Amino acid sequence: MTSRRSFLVKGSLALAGIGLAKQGLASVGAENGGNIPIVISTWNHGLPANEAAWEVLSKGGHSLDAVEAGVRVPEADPNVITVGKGGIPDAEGKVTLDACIMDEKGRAGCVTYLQHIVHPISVARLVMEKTPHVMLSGKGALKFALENGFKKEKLLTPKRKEEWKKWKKEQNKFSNKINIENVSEDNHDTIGMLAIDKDGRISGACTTSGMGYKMPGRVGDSPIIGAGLFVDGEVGGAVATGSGELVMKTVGTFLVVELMRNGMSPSEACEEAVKRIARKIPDYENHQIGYIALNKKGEYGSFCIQPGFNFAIKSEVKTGMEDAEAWLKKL
Ligand code: SD4
Repeated sequence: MTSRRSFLVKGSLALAGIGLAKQGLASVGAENGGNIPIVISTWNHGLPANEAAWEVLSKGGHSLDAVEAGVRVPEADPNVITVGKGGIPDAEGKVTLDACIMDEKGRAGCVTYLQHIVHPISVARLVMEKTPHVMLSGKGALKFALENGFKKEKLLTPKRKEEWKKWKKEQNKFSNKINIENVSEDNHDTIGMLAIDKDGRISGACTTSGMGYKMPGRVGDSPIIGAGLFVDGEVGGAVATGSGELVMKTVGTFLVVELMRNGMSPSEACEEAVKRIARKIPDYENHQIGYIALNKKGEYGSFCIQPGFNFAIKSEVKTGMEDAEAWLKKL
């Protein structure tokens, strides 16, 4: 039986799927921003992260330094439960981290399945700057980090260890929790950040411990260029949060940036990328995905599947949070 909702999804997706139309068929959201410098980042923990990034931007620094400094804040905060230290472990009780960084010149660095290091974003930056490669993973990434002066630390906090033991005993099964990021004060998730500095240079960073109690070895979208993060200095950038599998299958942030290249505003592009997921992935309604995007002019936008995704903005004219529009509410 076709429900009214799925009928509406199909109808509007048929319209939205016509292609990379110049002036997109997606609804035209109000344009925001247009001020440079500017930094935007995912979820409530974006607020303190933006402040650290702003320290760099307000002094005329490079956006690459700004995004690295910004996301290091939740990485070091043990109360942010899925970034860096204090992150929820995998099903075997190991905290494994994914991160990537990209600048306006198209340079990129990534680490996946990195253990014992509090700041995977800084290791990702070194991969970008010091190696001929883009991505280092697991033991190789750890070896590289240690050789470059990073110190081994315990990332699993006593609190997270207790919770993991309880989960193992009672559940022992991965379950996807929508909007776990903002359930309580100390409950956040992946941070994705985009910044443009006073000279118009755009950079992005994305860092996470991934889905809580994931299968050992699982890597999500966050360290993958074009999935969790994509930046094109001539166009703009985008970052993703939520169930990484859906983002990877649709090469989400690359899609958002390409849609902006073809004339869409940041909010239209984010909406179209969410609709692509809705069209291609049958059980998408059981997941959350949030995109935020920033174009070269400093205009920003967002869109998500479920209500509940928000993001933080900082510029000379604005400091605060905004809620993203949700596809399931719009239907
Ligand atoms: C992942 N995208 O590992 C990450 C998780 C996330 O908000 O962003 N949650 O799939």
